[in-house]
Amino acid sequence: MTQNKKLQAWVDEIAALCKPDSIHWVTGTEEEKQSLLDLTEKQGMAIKLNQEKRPGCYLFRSDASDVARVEGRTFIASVSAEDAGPTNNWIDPVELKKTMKDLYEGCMEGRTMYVIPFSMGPVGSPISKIGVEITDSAYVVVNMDIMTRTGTKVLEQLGADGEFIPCLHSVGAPLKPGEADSSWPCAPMDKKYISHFPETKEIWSFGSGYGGNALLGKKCFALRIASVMAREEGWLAEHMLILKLTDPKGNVKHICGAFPSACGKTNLAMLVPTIPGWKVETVGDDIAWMKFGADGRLHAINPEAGFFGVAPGTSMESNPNAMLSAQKNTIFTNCALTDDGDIWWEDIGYDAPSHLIDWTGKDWTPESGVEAAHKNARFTAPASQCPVIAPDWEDPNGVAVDAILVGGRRKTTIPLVHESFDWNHGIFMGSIMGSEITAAVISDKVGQVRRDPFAMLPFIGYHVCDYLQHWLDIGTKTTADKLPKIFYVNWFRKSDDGKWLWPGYGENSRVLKWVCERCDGAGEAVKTPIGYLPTPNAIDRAGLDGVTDADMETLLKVDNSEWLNEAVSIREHYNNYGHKLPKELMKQLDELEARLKA
Ligand code: GTP
Ligand code: SPV
Ligand code: MN
Repeated sequence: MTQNKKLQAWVDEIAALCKPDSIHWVTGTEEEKQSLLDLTEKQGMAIKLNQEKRPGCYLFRSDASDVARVEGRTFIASVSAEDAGPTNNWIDPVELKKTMKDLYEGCMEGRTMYVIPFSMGPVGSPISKIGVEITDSAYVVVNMDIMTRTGTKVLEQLGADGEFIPCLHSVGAPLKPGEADSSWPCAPMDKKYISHFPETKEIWSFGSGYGGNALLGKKCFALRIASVMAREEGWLAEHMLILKLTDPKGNVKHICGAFPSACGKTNLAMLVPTIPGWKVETVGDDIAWMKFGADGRLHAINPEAGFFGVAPGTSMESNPNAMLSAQKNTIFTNCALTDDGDIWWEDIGYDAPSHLIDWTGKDWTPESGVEAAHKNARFTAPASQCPVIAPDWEDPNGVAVDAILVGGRRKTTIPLVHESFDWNHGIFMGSIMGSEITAAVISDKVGQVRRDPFAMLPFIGYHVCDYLQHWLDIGTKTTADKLPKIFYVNWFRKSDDGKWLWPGYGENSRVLKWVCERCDGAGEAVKTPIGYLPTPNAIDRAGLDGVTDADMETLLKVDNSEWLNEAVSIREHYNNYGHKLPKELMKQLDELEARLKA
């Protein structure tokens, strides 16, 4: 089925191991996708939604145990444990492969094995990379078809001797002859493995069908394995949105943003500015690959082709462009179903009807007292359907990055926005990022604050200290004026009575405006121990209701005693990273502390 001998040999090897009933090479045509959706519908895995309201849309409900990424079952199996570092789960690769081979043995019995050639980045672009996912899940195929460029055109690009990343996936639920399938087959938690072999650049995933565990082009390839390649080759693979911002005079800026899972990337990427004359267009909403261009600047591409967006909270009010992206040809997972075949979720912008089928398949009424959609319910929508997709979002050269935002969910301490003194200070900011853990991961610690450097904690394919050193090194590869400016933002500050102090969403454009001004050497700022902060009137509040001067003061306050406590906690965090922590970062921390005490 392919001219590529290495690929054919791998497919043969996996078929012999997993013993599927049949093999299907994915061609990536519309007809093929439709027939797979028809099949999942016939098998009772998918529900075809009301085709007048949601043409080409389907709803899937996962098993109640398989609703998000499983960080506790995600492994970086480098040859040496030291190379995986203190933040990753490590298992010796020989041992892990043995364990997993036993699990893979016969795991596709009674099922079809799909071979999905896919390209991260536009097919044929010099910065794109090819992967091939083998999976026994039709759900994965139809999602990969939206999230990446798939099929015959990729095989052609691969040719006889092109390189690809092998990505093996099984839901881990073989079927005996005549055995009825479950509507969401998966394996129990202790049999789930999301494994990465950084030296041989292989991905082996077993037992989960959900999101980042199963759509292997996304977190497994484009972040964990790509971060290893990026370090080797001198570029960056990051958990970042990419947006294009145009001011009323037509000046364009490109901004990347690293926020942890479910902390606002999709929302910021397609934001509708509330300040007149400003325009945002989307380049990417989750992942950025950044490389130096001939101009000595960092250029970013979005390696994906779709959005795997958080559904709850998405509404025509909060994120109309996401709602419009998901109007057709979209796969919904773990959303609630209305009696007329539409979807519903919490904070969709209108009240729930009197009856729904909830994400677990049970009858639901507003009196049920439980959420109708899972908190990590998602929509998978083609990026091309986004009304504000940037015309050059598929430019193989990427977009030149002017600013990088870092930030997470912090109720206290961290101001609305502050700017780093320079690149290294910006890397320090990225390294200390803290955020509340969200429902995007299965964890008993949801809501607790954890440090999540550059929103990459679960996605760095190697030692976190080497990762931070790599960021520092990138800063030495060009002149300071060509590097993006780095800003730390926090949309999630709360008042003492638990209310959001900042309205967020479209109003975040007011902060982006200041960011642009700062990039142009303008914008009023005051130097504080933690960085440059906007002066009280530097953030444009014209037409903004509900944010008082007092709120603004809190949002832009640097409380030295709170920050001294923060510094203690950062030191603890750094100590957990061990002796490989870049000296520059410890120096940054010492200097911060000294400035706070001065
Ligand atoms: P992943 O896809 O998991 O990587 O998430 P993400 O970073 O793209 O997050 P997303 O934009 O989907 O937002 C997640 C949740 O945060 C949603 O429920 C949003 O409604 C909410 N959110 C996004 N932006 C803001 C904001 O500016 N303020 C507030 N208060 N909530 C926000
Ligand atoms: C995230 O958790 O950051 C996501 C969703 O974008 S998943 O694809 O499941 O990783
Ligand atoms: Mn993400």
